[in-house]
Amino acid sequence: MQVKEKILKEVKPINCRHFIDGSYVDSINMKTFDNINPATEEVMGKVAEGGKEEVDLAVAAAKRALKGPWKDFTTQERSAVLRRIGDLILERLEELAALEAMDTGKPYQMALEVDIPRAAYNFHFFADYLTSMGTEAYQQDQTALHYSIRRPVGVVGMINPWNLPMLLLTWKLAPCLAAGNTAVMKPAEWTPMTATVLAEICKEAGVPDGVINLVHGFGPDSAGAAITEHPDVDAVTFTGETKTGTAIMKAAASTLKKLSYELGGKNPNIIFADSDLDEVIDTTLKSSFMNQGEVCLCGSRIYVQRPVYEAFLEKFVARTKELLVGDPFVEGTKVGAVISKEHYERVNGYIELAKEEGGTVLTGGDRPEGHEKGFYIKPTIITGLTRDSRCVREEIFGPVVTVLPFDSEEEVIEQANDTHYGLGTTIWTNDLRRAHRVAHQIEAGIIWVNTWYLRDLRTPFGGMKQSGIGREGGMHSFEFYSELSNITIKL
Ligand code: NAD
Ligand code: 6OD
Repeated sequence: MQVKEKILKEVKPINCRHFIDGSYVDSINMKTFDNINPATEEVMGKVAEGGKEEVDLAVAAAKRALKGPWKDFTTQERSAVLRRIGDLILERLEELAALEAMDTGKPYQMALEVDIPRAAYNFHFFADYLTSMGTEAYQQDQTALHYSIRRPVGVVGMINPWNLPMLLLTWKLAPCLAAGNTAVMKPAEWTPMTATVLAEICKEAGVPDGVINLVHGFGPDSAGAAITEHPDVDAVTFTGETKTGTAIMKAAASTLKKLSYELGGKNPNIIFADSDLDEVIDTTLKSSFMNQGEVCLCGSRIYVQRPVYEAFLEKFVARTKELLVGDPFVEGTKVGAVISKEHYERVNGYIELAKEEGGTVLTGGDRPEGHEKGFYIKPTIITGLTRDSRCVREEIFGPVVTVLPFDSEEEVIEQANDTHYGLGTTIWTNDLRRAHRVAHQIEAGIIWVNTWYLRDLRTPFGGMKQSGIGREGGMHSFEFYSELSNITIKL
């Protein structure tokens, strides 16, 4: 096994401090918590533990910065700063990928090829997009001219999850800055490192002090809650669990904040008998187990039409067994460690529950050999469950999928929609009419046909039902991060 030793020699985990008003600072009471490496279970470093006092300082800095030099940046100047941030991320690609892999337990190669390049692209994309934004104008006969102007919302609170830390934080920060806002960001407590480096990158790229602020800490009764409750935070963008979304909505209600939500999912992956099985399996391996199944869009409910059910299972199980599970820094690792001990126990709890519910574990369900330490779970395929089973209904957010057979199009549409989630769906078929027909009836914000996680950042991204509120991407992000005022001139 070839270990990526060079990168491990060059990049060491960092201690993480808050970044407020252009400087790294400790917590006022010097409180910290441990940062654990999920692949080794060792403490890698210390993280400043912020709370209300640090959030107050960060929000005050962000509020002041709205009136500082940032407000006078021209569109071209803001665009140039965003472009520079993207460039600097790419200059530090290997370092950031290594830190992301250490924090999350994901394969280094994935961070190198997906997470960090996409974080850079988020800035490059919005640097360009910004320069093409317009507003509306209407001439009302000879009576009046109406036109709208676009302004920043103000101070934006950003609460982030741990699964794609830098990809998702920058997916919020880039359009937020493009629209001229200031930000107070809270990374997930499990994954503080790349956000800490990003603060320095933003400063180096020319973002004025106070425009971006970072407070580390926990959610409830901690930094997260302090952001969502703060009267001077004008908008909150949140990505995380649906039940956390409920808590944030309650906290944000007292000052009626603008909210954007990207929440959980239990996404169907629907495979019709007329599809190309080899292509289906290549992609389904990714949509099931990429990032240890810790992607909100993973297709964890697989429905296979009965004529190809057995053939699909045979090939899918065989290919799953070939996936290399283990050390994120070993060449060829496809599945790393899940994020934490708590999550490891939670995912294993679902596998046990599946057995109690009458399910059969066709592969996985245990640890990879030779790994005494680390939160590793082998990719797990479960059959024999009914649609009412908790493992079929609840988001597991780990390397675990259930596979159920179906007979008709109507039946699978009904089952796919029988959930309070509505994030993503994949449909596999070579029948063009069926593809459109089924897609139109699926209750999800993101529907892929014969592919998965193929992204174009101009498209609306988000969930229906309890999977989200609002959409991100292109003009949809701009709608959230800006306020429109209409001006009417009587002619
Ligand atoms: P989580 O909801 O537990 O935590 C997300 C963030 O919210 C963390 O920073 C946490 O500290 C903070 N938080 C928790 N409670 C809070 C509170 N009461 N007030 C303020 N902040 C609070 O989610 P997670 O476990 O980090 O992420 C996994 C979940 O995120 C899954 O459900 C997954 O589907 C979802 N997710 C969705 C998307 C999407 O685009 N729809 C993307 C990634 C992850
Ligand atoms: O690709 C994206 O823009 C995005 N928001 C992905 C979210 C993945 C969830 O885990």
